Amino acid sequence: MRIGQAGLAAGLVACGTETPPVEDRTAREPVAAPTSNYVTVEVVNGGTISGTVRYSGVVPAPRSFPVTDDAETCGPSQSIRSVVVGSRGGLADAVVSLVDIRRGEALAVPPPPVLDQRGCRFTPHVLLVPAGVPVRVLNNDPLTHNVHTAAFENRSVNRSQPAGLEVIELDFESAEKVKVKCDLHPWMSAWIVVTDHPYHAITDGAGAFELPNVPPGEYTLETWHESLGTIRQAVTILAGETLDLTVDLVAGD
Ligand SMILES: [Cu+2]
Repeated sequence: MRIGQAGLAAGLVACGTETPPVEDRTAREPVAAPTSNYVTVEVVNGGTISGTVRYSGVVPAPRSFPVTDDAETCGPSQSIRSVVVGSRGGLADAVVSLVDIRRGEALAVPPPPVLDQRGCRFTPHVLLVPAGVPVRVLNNDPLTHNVHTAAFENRSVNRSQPAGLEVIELDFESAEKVKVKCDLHPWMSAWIVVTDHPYHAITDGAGAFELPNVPPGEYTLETWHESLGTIRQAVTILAGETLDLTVDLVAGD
């Protein structure tokens, strides 16, 4: 893979102390993973990383899965794209993060993260979840699905979820990327990206991302895609400025 980059900066930081904002429906503490060494500080005049992840290689053809059972809900077949490219080569569902940041703003507690099953697909395909915040897995299909996670730093789960069954809650205490599958429908997959700091973003359908309010300094920016892999690059953030980046993933590199 190759990295394209434009726009840089440098500067240094101001810090303080602060309490994470909270509207934790689960009343669980802490928000950050117990294993995390990330320190929450007040970020003054932080910088922003803004940009686009692009894929310029040959886009793999969709993989077609025949549906033998449950065709009434799932359709006669399911077509799955492993690489989703939008306008101007923008790559969707890549995760961009600062992997070595140790101090920064609090990891805000979002509304309860939801992984839905509808039309025999997981939605969204990639979900960012702060460590310590449970994921609510829904089944909005009139059939049985199966929630099977492949975790390494967290507890894996393998549970059947019949239609109408109550929500399954998945708990993650450590940061990692966890693949989720349904064993009953082999085309169904999703990724839960468990985070221990707020500097993560998922690219949208045009490949765009933004990481705001970064304490000025030097970091390693990681771009990950489930089938294209991971690349890293050094970035320098200046106080109050925006670093514009284009990250190019090239097949075969
Ligand atoms: Cu299923």
